[in-house]
Amino acid sequence: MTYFNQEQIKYEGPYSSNPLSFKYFNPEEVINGKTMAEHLKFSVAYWHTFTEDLSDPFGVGTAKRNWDHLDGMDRAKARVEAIFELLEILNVEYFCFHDVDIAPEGKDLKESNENLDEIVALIKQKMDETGKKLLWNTANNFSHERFVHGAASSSNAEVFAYAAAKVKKQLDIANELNASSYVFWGGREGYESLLNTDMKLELDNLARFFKMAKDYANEIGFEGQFLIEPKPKEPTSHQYDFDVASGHAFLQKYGLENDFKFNIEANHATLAGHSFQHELRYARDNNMLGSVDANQGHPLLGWDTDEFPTDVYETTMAMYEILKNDGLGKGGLNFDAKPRRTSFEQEDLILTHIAGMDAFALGLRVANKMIEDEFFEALVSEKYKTYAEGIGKKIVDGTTNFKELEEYALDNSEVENRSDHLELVKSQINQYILTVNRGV
Ligand code: XUL
Ligand code: CO
Repeated sequence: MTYFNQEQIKYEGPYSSNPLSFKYFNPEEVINGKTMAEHLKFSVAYWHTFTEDLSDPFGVGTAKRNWDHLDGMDRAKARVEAIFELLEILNVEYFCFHDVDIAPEGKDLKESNENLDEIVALIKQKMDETGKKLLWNTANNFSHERFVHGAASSSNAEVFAYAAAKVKKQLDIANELNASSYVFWGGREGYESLLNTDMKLELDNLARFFKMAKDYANEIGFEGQFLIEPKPKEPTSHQYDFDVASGHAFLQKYGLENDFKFNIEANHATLAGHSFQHELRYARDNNMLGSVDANQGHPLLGWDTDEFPTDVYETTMAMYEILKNDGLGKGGLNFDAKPRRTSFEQEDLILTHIAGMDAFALGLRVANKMIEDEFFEALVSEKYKTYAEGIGKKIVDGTTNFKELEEYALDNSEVENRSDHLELVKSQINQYILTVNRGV
């Protein structure tokens, strides 16, 4: 049975008026030695695309899907067929899932695992047939009521054990399906009030959980990259994996920094009061940039709206960081994004992905041109040139001290600063965005 009645989407260039075409994503086109498909390892998120009904706190789900008439394991099997069709239509190589996205939970853990085994066998068969790959999987340790107080940071040790069992199962599946990475998003690992929270114990337990997960991965020979996905709030008012900087400090404190990198989500970055680029840069500078959840928030809303990325300014800055990082290694660009409630037709699942893929493809083209021109590099080396020689070089080389710096300052108390022409810099990016694809 066909779930989407659609041929593969083709590149038709920026002047095409066909909504079912790529305007900027041309998979075979080579940009700086790599094809666009190699630069942009896109991934479809099982949860938003196949299980999301588009309900919100004020209204029921509006999504119309060709598998709605099914339920239980029949629906789970239909969704497997449907995702592999969609990957083919979009020419996307990767997908991601939580355990509960692919198979319904059973009456107990044993039955849940049996359901998973049946669906994983089907997924494996489809992967073998099509060559599609699993970017990452993860355990949903937040939706079920047992996780009301969190999972690894729960106040209840029985829940810690249950969460561990679910992650163990997902690591087995990751190994079986040869996942590139394994993700830990904090779910409900956080708190509402410190008045009744032992934050130290919860954080220590979280670290113990990660350590045991890594030990198990090593034991079974799973070589995928472990990723932490920071988010500052929602569902709890304070999530422990707040942002990359606090996540990095946590990993360093517990000696886990060599076992993990970060999966950075654009909408989580903005919830933390950072830009997407800030989070990518912080991770890149610390060799911790692992993968990306490609979406965007709404500038007027203060929660995780998980919109498909369409803002080219943001995708340009993101691709700049990713290119400077020499790509994402085992990572990719996972569309942790869903259509708006008003985009409820099945065709919107295709249109939204085209929008996101084109936004990143255009971002890649612009960022690559800026790097070729050494646009930022020239600005930055001019801005920091006082550190390239004289006393500045001594500071950077660690060959000076406060006494010498005082002598220097006494002789040079008339410091001279220069404007960095910030507005000029920002407007030049507009020029890049507007001209890069027009051959001007
Ligand atoms: C939640 C979120 C998750 C993770 C995977 O905000 O981003 O979907 O990506 O658990
Ligand atoms: Co995410």
